[in-house]
Formats: sequence, structure tokens, C-alpha cells
Amino acid sequence: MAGIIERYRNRLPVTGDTPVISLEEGSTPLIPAPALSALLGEDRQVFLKFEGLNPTGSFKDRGMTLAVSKAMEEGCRGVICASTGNTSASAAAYAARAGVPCWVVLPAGKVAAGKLAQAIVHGAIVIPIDDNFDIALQRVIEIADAEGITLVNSINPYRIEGQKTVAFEIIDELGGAPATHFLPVGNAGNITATWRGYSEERETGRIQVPPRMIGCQAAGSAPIVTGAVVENPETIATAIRIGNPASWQGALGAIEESHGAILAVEDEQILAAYQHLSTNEGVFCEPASAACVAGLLKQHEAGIEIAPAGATIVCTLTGHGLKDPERAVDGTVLPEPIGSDLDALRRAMGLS
Ligand code: AN7
Repeated sequence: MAGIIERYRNRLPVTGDTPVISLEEGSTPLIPAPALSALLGEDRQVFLKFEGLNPTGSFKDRGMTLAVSKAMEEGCRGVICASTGNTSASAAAYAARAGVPCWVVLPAGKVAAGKLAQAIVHGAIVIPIDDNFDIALQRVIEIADAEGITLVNSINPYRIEGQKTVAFEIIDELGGAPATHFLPVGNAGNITATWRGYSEERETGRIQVPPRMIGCQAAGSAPIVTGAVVENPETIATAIRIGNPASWQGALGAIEESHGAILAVEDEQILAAYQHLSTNEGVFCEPASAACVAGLLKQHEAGIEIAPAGATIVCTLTGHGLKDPERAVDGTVLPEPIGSDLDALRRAMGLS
């Protein structure tokens, strides 16, 4: 399967001269979630758009293929980003593919192990700073501008353009738009991009009514919910530990135009949703991704109708669970090794 540039070439700002730097991103599965569907009842169908199955394990690849391809077309000398982890993993991989240097500026100690490993293995120059993501983003904007290095955070317009393709795929798959679309919100690029994708499909006439967009922020990092910058954002969902989202206006536009909402979910609710997905649906996403399912469960528990009976609901699971193995294991201690005789195995299995 081709990557998103080839699949949606006529919908993206590319020409025959654009070198396509692709790892065959996109075309991710839309997985039915029977346990969540049963919970909502009345034949509502919940689907998980599992963006964790992109080449670097997150939705960022959709935007990065376009951002890096355009950077190469424009003759860039390298790429730079600030990141809570996934952008850096993706930037490092696409820069490696393109053969240009990549600098990543990260909040020290706040990036999940798998993401850091990816940036390192792809040869990025990793610069941890003693500050949070919001400060890191301000700094890389200044450096990129002064040094003529291409910024590949989502304020790069090609990132949003690439990421809008997730909506095209969902419509391709469902044959129409879902009634409601839940997704986690950090820097707010993805809600902006997904909404743009649906809006464009309304203009082409392929859908008549786009979904209500429901953004979910972690309660300790919920500036769009509270309407104020959070100076010291905190959450176990480190990917969305962001206090001053760059695409704040884009998020507000998506929520308003779609008659959607922006919700705050507590870390406990995020972890409960993460557990639900892994143990009941068999889908392993990272904590930030589970925030959107936490939002769905929170609304359901509050008696809010998520979608009409018989309607379709999509949750974007933005990143793979293997990104953050420490969270997955979280203090679990394996039993002491036993002898390999069958009796011992039967006892350990609880069969005798
Ligand atoms: C798994 O990597 O901001 O609202 O620097 O990694 O578009 O920012 C990651 C964000 C959701 C939020 N889920 O998306 C970064 C970064 C996962 C993420 C988000 C991120 P945006």
C-alpha cells in the first residue's frame, strides 16, 4: 500500500517535482470495539482508528511524510522539532530516510522510553532541556528561523495537511462520516487537521454532515478546557503534557463548527480507559491515546448521549502502547522462576 502522499496526491500540496519521502504511512486499521459498543448499547458502533500502526507508531507520520518531502523539495539543511516524544521519533525516522540531520529538543525525563529510543536509533541529535514542551517549542521556533533549519512541529502547515488524511481514510472505510469523533488533544494540531479533512469532504460532497469533534485533554494539562495557559502542565499521559497549544484556535474552530466539545479527563480515568482497551478490546495504545476513550466513558457515565442509536463513533488511538513500556508494566513484578517440570507448571497455572 502506498503512503498518504501517493494515496491522496490530488488533495495535498505536492507536484511532480516533490521528492516523496515515505515509509508507507497511513492506511491504518479502523478496528471495531465490541465491548465499548455494547456499553453504549442501542446498536451504536464504536471504532478505533489505530494510528499506533503507522511506521513509527503514531499519527505523526502522516504529517511528517509531507513536511519532510516539502523540506527536501525546498532544499533544507536539516529539520528540528520540540517534542513530548512522538514528533521526535517520527522526525528522526523521516530525516534518516531523507538523509538530512535532525535535532530534537525534549523535556528532560518526561519522554517515554520507546520514543527516546527511536530518536536515538535513527541518529537524531537529542537535546534534553530542563523545561517543559511549551518552552522547548518557543526555543526551536527561534532557532529554526535564525539558522534556516526546517521546523517540523505542527505549526509547519504541511504537518496539518498530511494529518487531515486520517479523515479521508475513515470516510473511505465507513462509506460516510461517523456521528461523533473523539481524539486526544495536546498541541491541538491533530484535532485541527482531522476537522480540516472532514470539512474538505463536506465541500467535495462526499459527506453531508461531518462528525461532532470531541477533544480530550488531561485534567492537569487542559488549557483549552479552562481557557487559560497552564504554566506547569502535569499528567501521566506525557505525550499531551502541553500547557499552551500552538493550534489552540484551530481546536476551538473544530469544536465550534462541529458542535463538538472539549473535555478534561483525570489521570485515573485515562488509566481506566487504557486498561479497558488492552484487556477488553485487545488493543494496546499509549496513555495519551486512551484519553479519548476516557472522554467517551466519562460522557457516557454522566448520561450524555454520545451519538444517536445505531450511529457510528470513532476514537483516534494516536500512538502504540509499546512506546511507553514502563507505564504498561507499572510496578508489576513477575513471579520467581520455577522448575520446568509439568507439575510445577500446572501449579503455577492454577490448575492443581
Ligand atoms: C500519542 O510528539 O505533541 O494535539 O511532540 O504523541 O496534535 O498535539 C505529541 C502529541 C496525542 C496530541 N496523542 O496531538 C509531540 C506531541 C499522542 C501524541 C497527541 C500527541 P496534538
